[in-house]
Amino acid sequence: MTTLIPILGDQLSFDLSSLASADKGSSVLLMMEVAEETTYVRHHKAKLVYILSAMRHHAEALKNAGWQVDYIRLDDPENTGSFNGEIARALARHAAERIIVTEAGEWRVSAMLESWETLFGIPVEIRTDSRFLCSHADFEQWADGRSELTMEWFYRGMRQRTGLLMTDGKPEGGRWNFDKENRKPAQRDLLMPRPISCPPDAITRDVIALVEDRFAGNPGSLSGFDYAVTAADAERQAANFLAHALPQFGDYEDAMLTGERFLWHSILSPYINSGLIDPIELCRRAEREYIEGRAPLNSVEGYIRQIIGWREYMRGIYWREGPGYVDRNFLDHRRPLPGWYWTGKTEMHCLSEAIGQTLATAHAHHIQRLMVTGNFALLIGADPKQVHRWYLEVYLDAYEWVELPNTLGMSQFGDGGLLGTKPYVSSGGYINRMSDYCGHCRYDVKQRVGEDACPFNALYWHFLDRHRERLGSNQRLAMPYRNWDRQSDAVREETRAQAEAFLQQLGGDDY
Ligand code: FAD
Ligand code: DLZ
Ligand code: SF4
Repeated sequence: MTTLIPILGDQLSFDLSSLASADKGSSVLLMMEVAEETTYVRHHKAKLVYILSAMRHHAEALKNAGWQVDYIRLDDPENTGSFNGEIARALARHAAERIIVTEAGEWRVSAMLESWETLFGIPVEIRTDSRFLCSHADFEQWADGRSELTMEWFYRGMRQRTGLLMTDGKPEGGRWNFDKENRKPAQRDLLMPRPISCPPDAITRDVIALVEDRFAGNPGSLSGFDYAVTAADAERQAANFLAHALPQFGDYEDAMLTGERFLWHSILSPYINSGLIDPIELCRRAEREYIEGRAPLNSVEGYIRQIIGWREYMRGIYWREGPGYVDRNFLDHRRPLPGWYWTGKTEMHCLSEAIGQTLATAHAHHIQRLMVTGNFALLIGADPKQVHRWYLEVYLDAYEWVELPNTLGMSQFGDGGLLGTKPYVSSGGYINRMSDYCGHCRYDVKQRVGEDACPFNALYWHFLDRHRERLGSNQRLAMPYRNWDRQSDAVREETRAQAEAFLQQLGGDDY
């Protein structure tokens, strides 16, 4: 009996649950490049090249390991353009009598998998994705009956479960979290670590030509594309990060510097999310760096927390909240994003840096995403669903299960505070503290009103002022509201007028 095992574009792992105990002689692995996936948003060109090239390389690796792989290319003249169409063709081609598949990463594709048994009239076994520590059922069990789904508590459970940085049931160093030691601004340094460069090989060059031809109008640039597209190169990048950047990861986690895209970050999320790197194994290696004295605890704990904490938690929230999560809009924000989110052409230096590098490389680090592009979108009252689509389009690591809760939840407060106890908004002061951006900007970060005033300043107060009804009772905002109330009527009025003039010239609907 032939078994068809579809391998989706973010399932590029050898230890995939659908492959466990599969017989190489009677299984056909099906990999499909399909228009449906390449067009559900206008993906950044580099994201398309990365996924298609990594899929093609992985297919070669699977064949070399003895698997029978049926690979459908995007430009195959018979390609039906959809997973369902390609499964139907493959079932006929191979006379397969059952399907085994690892569960999909997002609601849209999950619904397709669920329909296959009825659609094709054969048994379909959908297996749990064992590349995550916390299954959907585990997360439900953790969340049930809790009044608040606080990440920190979830994270502590994951530490206990994995034993990472635990000694005799207690957290290493006597504390769970060393963030107080982190969050330092960074100085430019000639010895700063750099990710390794993986120049395109023949397979990637073919995909680049395909993407330039078919997706010429999509956002982003391909010049200088040098991401890893194989597990071996992703592993070289991981080793490079552990040896050179991890020791200072914690200190400079939130720092931003003009022209520096990577700082002490790992730039491993695309590889982790598509399956080229095993996240738990990576955490064990980071832990070893601490145990063997090569990296300090604040860095290693911070790094491990991002992966077994935030990453697993975001996935849990995405599946728990259901397919309707994408429509939440707690603050009733309706403004379209300014057109320059797709060009980077703005005089606000922080935004032109974050967006410019995003369009050039399909990457920006967490604080750029949260406190520059996300902060600005929230302050101007941008429609959270549109903001979500922008993030889903432009980042190499963007898959809905991780992007949506980060964007709509954490960054845009669209869910009203499920993930964060207060909205991530700030005036220019925060950006000035954590970066050198303001020194390169045409605006003055110290001014709130006037032609040269940093727009973030008046927008920040305007945001709090206009959302008083919804946010006024939030304890974590008590101090800023008190500060606002202490201002004279005249100061408050000129601040409102400054923000409103700025919003008006942005165009679009009302906030
Ligand atoms: P590092 O700073 O080196 O962090 C280590 C790893 O931790 C990352 O590789 C990632 O796997 C994980 N991680 C860190 N923070 C988060 C988080 N908040 N949620 C989930 N995993 C996390 N991450 C994505 O993988 N895909 C996305 O589409 C995505 N969209 C985001 C949108 C917004 C608005 C925000 C604020 C954050 C988003 N993130 C997303 C989280 C984070 O910005 C990226 O994971 C990180 O910048 C990737 O770069 P890195 O590998 O150098 O991360
Ligand atoms: C993101 C993406 C893109 C752009 N193209 C493909 C593709 O052609 N074939 C494929 O199998 N996967 C692709 N992917 C990744 C899928 O969207 C991803 O596997 C699903 O989101 C899982 O739910
Ligand atoms: Fe951004 Fe304001 Fe600083 Fe300019 S002055 S870089 S707009 S925070």
